[in-house]
Amino acid sequence: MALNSSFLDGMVGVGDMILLESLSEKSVLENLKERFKHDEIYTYIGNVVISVNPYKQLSIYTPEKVEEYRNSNLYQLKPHIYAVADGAYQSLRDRDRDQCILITGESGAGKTEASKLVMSYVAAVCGKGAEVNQVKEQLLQSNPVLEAFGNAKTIRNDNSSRFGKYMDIEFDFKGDPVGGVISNYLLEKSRVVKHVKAERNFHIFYQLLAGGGAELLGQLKLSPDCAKYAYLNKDASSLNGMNDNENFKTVKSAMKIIGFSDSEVTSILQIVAVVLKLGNIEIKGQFQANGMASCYIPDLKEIKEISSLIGLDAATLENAFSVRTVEAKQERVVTTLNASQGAYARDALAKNMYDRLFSWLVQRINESIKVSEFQGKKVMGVLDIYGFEILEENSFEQFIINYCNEKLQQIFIQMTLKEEQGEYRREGIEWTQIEFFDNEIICKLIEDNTKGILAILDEECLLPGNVSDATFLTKLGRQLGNHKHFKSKITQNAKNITDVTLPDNSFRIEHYAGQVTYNTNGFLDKNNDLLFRDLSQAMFKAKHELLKSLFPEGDPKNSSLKRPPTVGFQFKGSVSTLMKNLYAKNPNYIRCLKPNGTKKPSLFDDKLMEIQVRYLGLLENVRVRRAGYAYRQEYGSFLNRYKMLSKQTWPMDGVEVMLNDPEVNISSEEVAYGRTKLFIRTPSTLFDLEEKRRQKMNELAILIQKVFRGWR
Ligand code: AOV
Ligand code: MG
Repeated sequence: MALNSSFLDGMVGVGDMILLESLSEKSVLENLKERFKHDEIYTYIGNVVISVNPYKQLSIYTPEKVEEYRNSNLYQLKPHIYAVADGAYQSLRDRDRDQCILITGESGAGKTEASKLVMSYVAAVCGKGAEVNQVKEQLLQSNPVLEAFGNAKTIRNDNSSRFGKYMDIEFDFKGDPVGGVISNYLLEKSRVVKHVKAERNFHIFYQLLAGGGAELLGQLKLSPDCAKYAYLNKDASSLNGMNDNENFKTVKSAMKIIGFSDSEVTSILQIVAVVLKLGNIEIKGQFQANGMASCYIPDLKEIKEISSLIGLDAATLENAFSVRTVEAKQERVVTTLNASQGAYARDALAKNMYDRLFSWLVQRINESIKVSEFQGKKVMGVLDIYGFEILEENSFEQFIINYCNEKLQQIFIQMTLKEEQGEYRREGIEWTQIEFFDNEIICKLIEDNTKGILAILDEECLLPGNVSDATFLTKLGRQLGNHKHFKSKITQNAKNITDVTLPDNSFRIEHYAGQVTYNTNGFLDKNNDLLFRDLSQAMFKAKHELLKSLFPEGDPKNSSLKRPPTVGFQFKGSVSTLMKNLYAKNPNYIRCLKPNGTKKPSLFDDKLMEIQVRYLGLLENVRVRRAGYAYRQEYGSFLNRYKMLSKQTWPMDGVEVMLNDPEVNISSEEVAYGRTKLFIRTPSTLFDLEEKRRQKMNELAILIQKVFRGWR
């Protein structure tokens, strides 16, 4: 195979798995290992880049490196994420194609870092000038802000994304960035009130306490000591390795650059403080004279401080934690809450307040980076979601996160494997079928409109009367017991009890990336996500403008009794919109792998890597690429671009005539003629053509200059 020599010089292993001599899972793994040992963390499979997290700083992201990769061809230099970013940007700028960058991999594999590398690369190579630079800065600075509010330290990753993010960067016809739009997907808000030992709450809480300084903390009525807050982890070691103080400065400066006003920043931090303080409200139970259980707040200090921060009468707030008003038609029934219901109300308010603040932040950033309609032309979308998770206890959040990963895997399969094979068939090009695991069956198990887990969950949530997580589980078992990828103890037919190790309150899904057992406790509640009306009405009474705006349903004028759509339903809808959006773009893949489970540099855990190589379907991916053609283009556009290479084709002739021209000199084995498109086997052939085209353009430019000079 003719490849540019610089691609092979000094190469450790092979830079593109397509070049592996003998292809097997073992050879793929060994190649990755050999390269990883030499800090070569990037490896291609055709135009897909595999990235293995080095867990240490490498000197491969310098401005000099950016220059090297700028306008290069994918195969001219060592594999690098910059080459993929450059390819996508070139295709957007020169071929007018909208791009998407799809980054996948499990938690801690390096997706968020990869997305930032792509963004910073594109920012470095595209247009200059004061206005463009401001746009770039605003786009880049959205990262530290959203990470502070949406990322947290978990067992798997010190900076784990706890929300999904999709960012469209918009460019004008010259290829200069003009703005963007960010979409956020379901924040793991339960973390606000609860997280396991050694994990942390969202970064911003610690950053504020560590970096706020006496004056600001005084205004917010906060203490700098994390241990004073019930919602923050008491485990001091969880703070290790985090530079919260410095990061707080970065976040504040980023907010300023994006365009947040001082008063907006204050409002935001006030809400952060209120959430923290809510956690410290102690709620106790008591019995009333009539024997009814109720609750009370023994110490009103926090209540008073919160009230003064948000401009609300303390009694209104206190009351909202102790009663619940249910309005049904003409009736208004007030019931007292017992201690656990009171605590539930408090936590629900904290979670919702934080979650809504986060969505508001995204919208506020969008306002700053918004593009006027006529300006935007081409789009590069960067998708960075939370990675696949298998924890000891998996709940609704993991179910949603893993569903999202399942969809991304599907889009990968659809767009590379299935679509590739389908295209060869459609185009009538000879092709041997390659077997691969299609995870569509798992996606359907979750999202099918009537029989999917989400649909069954919704049905249970919307049923009046005696429903619970247990009735939901029973229903799942009855309806899905026979599904190949589903297991629970309760099934329609007793013979189906296949796995007695499964705990009673759980079901198991055989995901593309492994088995996950989900505990159904809290599924109904989290899917319903209902906030007692007393709480939203109280918040709406606050004088704090931002806070008030986060609870529009608390407006008495808005007192419609219609229930909001469930969390699962909304998520499914937004994922489906996202998928449509991605399908419409030219995909670029970055597949991140995690070399070990302990965040250590230079440690390559064979077993862990093998599992990832398998479930990501890397082997099938190489097989498809090897059997296939790296590049394809419709005849018309192909001819348009290259016809200048051959005199024979002037003004317009066939692609075949052109490629057979001895001056163009392309071997017949290198190309296949489909029904509508031309296929080129190896990338280097395309680069040859590009190089020749560049030379021709230069000659032409020199000629034109000469002619002009002649005129003068
Ligand atoms: P993730 O986004 O895939 O996990 P991150 O991108 O946050 O993972 O990476 C985790 C950590 O690995 C980072 O904080 C870095 O310390 C390190 N790391 C990743 N990529 C690189 C790189 N190219 N060079 C140096 N260090 C790197 V999650 O959001 O948890 O799914 O949900
Ligand atoms: Mg991440």
